[in-house]
Amino acid sequence: SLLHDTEKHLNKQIEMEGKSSAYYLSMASWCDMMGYANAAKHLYAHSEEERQHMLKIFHYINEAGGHAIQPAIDSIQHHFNSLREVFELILEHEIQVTKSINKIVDHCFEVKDFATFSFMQWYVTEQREEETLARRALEIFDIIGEAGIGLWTIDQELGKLHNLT
Ligand code: OFO
Repeated sequence: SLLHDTEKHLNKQIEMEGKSSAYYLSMASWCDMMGYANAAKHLYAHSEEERQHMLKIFHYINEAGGHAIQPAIDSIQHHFNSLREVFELILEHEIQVTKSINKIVDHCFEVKDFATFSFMQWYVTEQREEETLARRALEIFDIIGEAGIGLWTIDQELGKLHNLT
């Protein structure tokens, strides 16, 4: 069964993934409202993925005899200054998520919980991809530039991001 400490770490990660899902859904809605239809589509899909990340840990905890806790989700940001800001915030957020995953892996190693250590490897790989994707999104802004029809073109390209994963 799970050590109390490990369960606490995992429940905190559930909260983080749940918040990621809500955060990206909120971003999707803002993009939709602003007419960035392709970025919105990408973010709706990303929000769904984050929910899957959350559920995966949920099931792991309960199957290991622990108690997964549905997190309270509050203080989600609804307004953004620009499309670029949305994607800057995503990169910042994913870097925080990676740090949190690494902390859990570190903890598992320390207490010799090799089952959870092994379970967490999926997240380690996933975070590598998430950060790459977030950096790629910002490169699209840099390469195309936001002037003129730039933003329209950027939106088209952001819509294709999900094909990369
Ligand atoms: Fe769950 O990877 Fe993003 O947050």
